[in-house]
Amino acid sequence: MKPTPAEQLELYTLMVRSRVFEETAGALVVSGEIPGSWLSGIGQEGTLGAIHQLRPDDYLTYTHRGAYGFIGRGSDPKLLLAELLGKRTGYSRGKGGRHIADLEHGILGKSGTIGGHAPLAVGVATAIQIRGGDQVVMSIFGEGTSNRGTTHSSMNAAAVWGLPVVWVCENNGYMGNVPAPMYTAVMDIADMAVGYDMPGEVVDGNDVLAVHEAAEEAIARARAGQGPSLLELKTYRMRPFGETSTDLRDPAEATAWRAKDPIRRFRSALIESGVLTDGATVAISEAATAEMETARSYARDSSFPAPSDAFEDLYA
Ligand SMILES: Cc1ncc(C[n+]2csc(CCOP(=O)(O)OP(=O)(O)O)c2C)c(N)n1
Ligand SMILES: [Mg+2]
Repeated sequence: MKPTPAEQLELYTLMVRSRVFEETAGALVVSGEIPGSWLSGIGQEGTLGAIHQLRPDDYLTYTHRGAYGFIGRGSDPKLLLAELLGKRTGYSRGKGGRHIADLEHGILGKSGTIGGHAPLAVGVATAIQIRGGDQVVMSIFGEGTSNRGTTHSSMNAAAVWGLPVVWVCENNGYMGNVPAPMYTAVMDIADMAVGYDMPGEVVDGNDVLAVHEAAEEAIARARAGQGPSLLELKTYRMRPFGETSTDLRDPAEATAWRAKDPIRRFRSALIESGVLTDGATVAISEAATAEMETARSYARDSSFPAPSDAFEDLYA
């Protein structure tokens, strides 16, 4: 079912807020305030069409790329940026860096190893099934990550046990600078679903309404106890692998994909259908900019953990 005009506006606003968050984080890498790097999700915000349909009590497991999982679930950009700057006010008290967890919003931690979060999705979904709940787990991974053993064994386990998992593969065609044909035997990751006897669907990942429609069905299926599905979102990252990485991809390819920017496409469609006006577009962008500036100030003004904090939050 197509989202209502109000839902479409909400979705558009989430996409813009996510983009501005990413731009803010990218600039903080360049200024040296974020140690290490940030793996930007700019260009892949169409995934929000799936994420924003989750209920507050659902779960999300998630790899290394982007902030839209957090923004889409309602995480606070102040606490996200504070974490990236290593400050004690951050989601993981400055100890997680970009491996952020936001338990309040059902995000159990960005995994350090790619595919490390897939078994986590199976564990959470098993707990939901044992408790007899109707929550779902959405688990997002890249097409490079689709080849990890953890991903395959997790998809198999979820299918065997009929678990409420929605697997979402963001196929951006590259693992770092390496193109997919060099490491993936099938070009449509959704084809792997056949091996686990679950529905698999290829979706235009830069068409947020198409993502919404496909995810709605997969979520409903999982919630009704009919088991997992695999959605493959064909997309492209508009930034290098990481903000400090060299981009070796063909610039012409990047230019072609930039014309398919999911935010620009959605904005045009919303203006054409009368859901969005030029004035509202500007207001949404300005509000997002102001929000992320406030978040940046909060992060900058926060203090680093004290040396004695090293002995807190230990699992022993
Ligand atoms: C087990 C493991 N191997 C390698 C890495 C290093 N690594 C981090 S991201 C990444 C690429 C993943 O590619 P893909 O799944 O397509 O996601 P994308 O970066 O394209 O969003 C790699 C190899 C890692 N984190 N964990
Ligand atoms: Mg990839």
